Amino acid sequence: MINGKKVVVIMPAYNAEKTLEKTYSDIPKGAVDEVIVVDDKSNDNTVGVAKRLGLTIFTHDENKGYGANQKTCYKKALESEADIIIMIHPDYQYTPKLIPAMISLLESGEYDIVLGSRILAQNAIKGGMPVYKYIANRFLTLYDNIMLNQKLSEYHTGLRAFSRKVLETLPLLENSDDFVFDNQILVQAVYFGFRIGEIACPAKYANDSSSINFTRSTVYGLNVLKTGLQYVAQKGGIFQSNIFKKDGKKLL
Ligand SMILES: Nc1nc2c(ncn2[C@@H]2O[C@H](COP(=O)(O)OP(=O)(O)OP(=O)(O)O)[C@@H](O)[C@H]2O)c(=O)[nH]1
Ligand SMILES: [Mg+2]
Repeated sequence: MINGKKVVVIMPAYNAEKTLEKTYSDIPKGAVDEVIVVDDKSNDNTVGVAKRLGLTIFTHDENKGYGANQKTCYKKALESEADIIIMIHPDYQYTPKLIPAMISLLESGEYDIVLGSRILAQNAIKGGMPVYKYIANRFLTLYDNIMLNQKLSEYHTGLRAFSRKVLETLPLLENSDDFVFDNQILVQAVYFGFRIGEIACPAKYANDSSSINFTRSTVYGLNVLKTGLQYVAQKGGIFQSNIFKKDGKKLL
């Protein structure tokens, strides 16, 4: 509890047996009340490791995708009465040591969402990010900043903190079950007027880290372009998308 608020970390997991424990161990003790892992039908022992660590675990009975996994994670966090929800990839690419800093930014009342940015940390390529992913990240970020009229340093991080209100308000069940969910949630947040802050987060791509391949990264990139167009069309009254519907399907 921080100022009487419940803090829950959620980890959307897929084949994370080698990195889940390291990620969990680096969460500063006492900083969070509960850690929820949702396993998207991994082929490895992710569930066994999560159980041994005593984490709260939920499983999908089939592989539903990264977006679907996050939907389950956030729903379970809200059901668990979380006030502050931190999403971190369990592949040990993002340092959990920054979680308390992110919480305090939310607690300042100035932000509804805080992102851990690898670009601000300026070590993404040194940390092992493939060069093509770095270039794509920079290009897609520029694109989103222009389309959304924002000045964020990246929209693609796997370390994010949300206030409960954000997850209750956004029609998250209208979003994709695939990777573009990550982009849709931020574009929705801008559309609904939530304030997004950032902190610098060093990233490392260890051998065990999950890294999606070129084809899936390309699909992601194209879907990011589409989401930006949807935003502009929505704002201009040209075309309405379900992801921006005020009464669209929500988690609760
Ligand atoms: N549910 C689900 N999750 C997946 C799948 N593939 C990867 N993930 C998870 O999605 C997250 C992001 O995917 P990564 O493979 O780490 O992506 P990356 O290329 O490293 O990209 P960044 O981490 O954003 O730099 C990781 O936490 C993976 O565990 C999948 O098929 N289903
Ligand atoms: Mg990764």
